[in-house]
Amino acid sequence: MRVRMILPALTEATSPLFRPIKYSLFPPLGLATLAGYLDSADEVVISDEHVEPLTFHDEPDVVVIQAYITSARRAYQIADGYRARGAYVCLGGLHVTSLPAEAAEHADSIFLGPGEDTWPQFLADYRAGCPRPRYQSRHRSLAGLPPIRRDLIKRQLYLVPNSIVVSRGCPHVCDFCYKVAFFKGGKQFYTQAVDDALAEIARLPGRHLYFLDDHLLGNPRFAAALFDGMTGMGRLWQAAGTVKSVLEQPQLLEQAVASGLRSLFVGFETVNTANLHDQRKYQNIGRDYDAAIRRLHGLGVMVNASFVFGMDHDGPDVFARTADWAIRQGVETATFHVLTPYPDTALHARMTAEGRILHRDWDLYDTRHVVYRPAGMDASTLEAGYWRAYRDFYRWGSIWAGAATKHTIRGRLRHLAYAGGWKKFEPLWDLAIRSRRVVHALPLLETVLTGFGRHRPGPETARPGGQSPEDLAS
Ligand code: B12
Ligand code: SF4
Repeated sequence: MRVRMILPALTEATSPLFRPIKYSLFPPLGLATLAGYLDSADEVVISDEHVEPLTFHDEPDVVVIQAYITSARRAYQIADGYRARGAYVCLGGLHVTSLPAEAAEHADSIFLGPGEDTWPQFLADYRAGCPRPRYQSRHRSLAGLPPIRRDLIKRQLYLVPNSIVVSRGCPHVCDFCYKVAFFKGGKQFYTQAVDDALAEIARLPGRHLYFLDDHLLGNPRFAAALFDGMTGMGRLWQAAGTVKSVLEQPQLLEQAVASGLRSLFVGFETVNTANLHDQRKYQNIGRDYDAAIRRLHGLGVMVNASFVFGMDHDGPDVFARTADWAIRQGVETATFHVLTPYPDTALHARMTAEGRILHRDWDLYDTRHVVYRPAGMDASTLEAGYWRAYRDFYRWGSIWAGAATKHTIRGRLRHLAYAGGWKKFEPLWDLAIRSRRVVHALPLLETVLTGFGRHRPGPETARPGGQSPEDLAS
């Protein structure tokens, strides 16, 4: 059987003029996972449109397309083209799960939810000549996964080829998140066996890993055993976790750092507590955000703080308040989003009931455009404020100010290199992307993550008014 697997991209990622580095970060892990279920006799190709133009001269038997909301239109276009040429088209992924009826018009089979149970079932049905039009995932488990087909990934096209997920979902239920919609009909949070996760890590070449798990610390027992197993492997890694897990898991963070954690993506989401109640982001309510950052910096872990603008209690002052707070805290990188009601989420249901959804142009559901009527300001103020927050946070003056909160020269340099590296050298990233050798920049990322070769957990935040002995020695 000939199988073509495609991760379509949104238009911006395919621009001939300028391509942001974020689209060349991670390989298509979901598709490589599904490819693992194919037989050795099957011919399979994975194409990621984020990193190379797609060509359509092939004649596959089965085409597998993964659709995110922002790439749904492109996914349907590709699907229609292949169906017209007689291929059997399978559509799956987050957007398909949110809107199955829409996707079904463009596919022979659609797949709802994670694919680890439905995909092997489809393969058996297809080979037996009786594939079904719709597969709904119900049996959620990561036990006995076949090895991910990383050999099908063109590693040189990605800055972070070693992305990995050792769990699925998250124990929380925030109203704006894709998670509840995607995992409905079965377990919402589950992990691999620790030994399987460690075996997958051991298979990855090099040093650097990026865990794409929604919440790597979501199951503390699993996480503790994982970090224990990773200690001594010489890895250097980045991941995502919650404010709560940073503050309330004694020793877990220390274990993570001992096993190589150097930067954590944290969903702070909003500086207005009332918003947290509205969005059922209970795990953030009443938590001391400043203390969470101090704890991370104290262990030498850089912070990628994530924020969402446009919740109902946000007024026009929210942008400056948020960016200023993050700069004052010495946050290294920040990711801002315009609130986006993804279909089939609780947020989307609420906005629909209130008649606030402006349109269903999925291309614009990219967390940069306003697609609903905000409560505390008009849509143009929200969009302008979102862009201003990015500009304010990443201007050199702010990067210097953030770096100045660090306690050591090395800490300051690391802050400058990391924050500046992502946002101030976009033309250089663009060149690296064009040379098709982005992976050559990975040693640079590793050097910055280690703080230029030496990582010494310790107080990274300056005490008011003083230099430390370490500072003078650096
Ligand atoms: C890595 C990532 C990216 C990468 C690219 C994707 C990649 N290379 O895989 C980059 C950085 C480029 C990216 C960009 C964006 N992303 Co993104 N990204 C992710 C992230 C963190 C992890 C995805 C992943 O690898 N998961 C692990 C693998 C194993 O799971 P999987 O890919 O979902 O695959 C499984 C199933 O989906 C299913 N499946 C998928 N396809 C198919 C097909 C068939 C036939 C079958 C049977 C099964 C199946 O089976 C797989 C195995 O279980 C997710 C968060 C998340 N947890 O999903 C957000 C996420 C997918 N991103 C999101 C968004 C919004 C974006 C951006 C718009 C952000 C922005 N403002 O720039 C852009 C544009 C995306 C686009 N291309 O249109 C949203 C999508 C919301 C939605 N409803 O679609 C998510 C869910 C984040 C969030 N919490 O909101 N992203
Ligand atoms: S904590 Fe993060 S991943 Fe989990 S439900 Fe909330 S937004 Fe989604």
